[in-house]
Amino acid sequence: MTRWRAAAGSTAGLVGAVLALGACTSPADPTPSATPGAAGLSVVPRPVELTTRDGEPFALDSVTTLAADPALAEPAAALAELLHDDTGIDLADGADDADIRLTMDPEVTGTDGYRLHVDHDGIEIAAAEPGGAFAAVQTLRQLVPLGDAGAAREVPAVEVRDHARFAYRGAMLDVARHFFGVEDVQRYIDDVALLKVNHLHLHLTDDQGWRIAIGSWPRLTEVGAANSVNGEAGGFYTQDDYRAIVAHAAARGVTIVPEIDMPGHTNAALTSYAELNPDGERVPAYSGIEVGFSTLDIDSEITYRFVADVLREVAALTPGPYLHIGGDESRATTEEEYATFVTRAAQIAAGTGKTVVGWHEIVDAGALPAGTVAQYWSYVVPETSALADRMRTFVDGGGHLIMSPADAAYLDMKYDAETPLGLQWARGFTDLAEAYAWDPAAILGVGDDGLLGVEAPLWSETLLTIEDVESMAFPRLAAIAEIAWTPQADRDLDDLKARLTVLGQRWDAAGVAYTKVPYVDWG
Ligand code: TNX
Repeated sequence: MTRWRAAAGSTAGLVGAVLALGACTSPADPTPSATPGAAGLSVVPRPVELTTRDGEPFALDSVTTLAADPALAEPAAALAELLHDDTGIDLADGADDADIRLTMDPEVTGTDGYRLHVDHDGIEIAAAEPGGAFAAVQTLRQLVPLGDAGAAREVPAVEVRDHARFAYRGAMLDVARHFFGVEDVQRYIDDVALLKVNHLHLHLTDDQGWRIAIGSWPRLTEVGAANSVNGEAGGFYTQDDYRAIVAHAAARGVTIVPEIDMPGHTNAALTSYAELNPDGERVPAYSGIEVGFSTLDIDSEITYRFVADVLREVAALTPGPYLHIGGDESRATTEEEYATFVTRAAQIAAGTGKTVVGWHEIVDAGALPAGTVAQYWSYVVPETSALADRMRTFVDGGGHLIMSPADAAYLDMKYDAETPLGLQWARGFTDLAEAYAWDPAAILGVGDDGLLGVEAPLWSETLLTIEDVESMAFPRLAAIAEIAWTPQADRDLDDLKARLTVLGQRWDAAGVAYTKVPYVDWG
């Protein structure tokens, strides 16, 4: 028996097999005997529709076979790899009559929509796009009971019809204040992908460190990568390292969004190259956690050559559509300087063919390239009504927003007074209830059409290890991911808590260092 691998199969035969399956099992009306959370079925984020069916479960075991439409080879490979990691079971390469089949079905609708059907005879995942099939893979994983490695599992008979509220479901990791190596980032990608988070934003540069090798400006990492907050060890990604992260993410349906933060947050660049400074002198490395003091030289043409070189190389390494140019907390520039810089940097970024993303301050810069995305990081109740007005004007002009309200979605805020790590500047502590109790559309009164999605940033001033990262992210990222996926009307905190009881067992099995907040029953 060969372990399943993505191979160009016979589509015609596969489709025939699936139609046959449809003919014998397609349910006129599955018994609506349960809803998500009931009967031990526990999926996070909560699916739009999950119905348990009468009938025997599917027995997943060492002879289970897998086949996929060639267009869904990547999600199928992800399923084989993840099920192996979860259960120790290797799916065998199936032919047209495989037990688990991934099929393309253009009639499956909705953002990252999928249909998942499980009965005694097999499992069928149908999607119109790979994104839907990747999402289905994560749902299926959460339906497979935990057990001993290699032991058979009974997957309950269900019918799931599901799709996302938002196309962009994001997490951000700050690898600049403290550096996290390739394996740590890959582990975080695995962690977030389980929750159908499909974008990982990497904050690659800041005052304390520059973390991505740039061939045309080598001192950025030869010099600018050595440092971290508190002078702790630095580090950086070679371009091959970055490609390895991108590939690992892509294999799980996750798009990497690289950020080069400018014109502020640039001390690491300014310490690497004398010519980026107005007086031609390198500045010292910075190990504190203040923000807003550094800036590129807005009036120097060398600055824009630097910006163009860096963005060109980062864009070339990045298959995803987005390029994030930062733009936050630029307090060492005048408004006019800021507008001059951001307008030019955004044009340069757009010239790489990417969609430009920036922190929400960029909406003040004036004309931005069509399609530019602003990342809102004020509060659930906006800091000022003037800011809210400017954000709405940006959306009225065709811009889109990623919502990251700092008092709810910033995973580096402490849960409560007992939390050993993290900060508390964003209106104090953020417990699970606060992380969950907001509607992205309600913050600015912008409808879902004006929102690209939701992202949970994790800044790393106080975080040194991947366990530190996980302890801040989980369980709160489960709440944010559900905000990004599940219809607002279907969300309920008590229901989420009940499902976290089960998810916590999965995190335990996978060795995820989540925080056992006292208001969830962790079993
Ligand atoms: C604000 S929010 C920042 C970061 C800090 C973070 C700490 C934003 C766009 N910038 O520079 O790391 O607060 O929570």
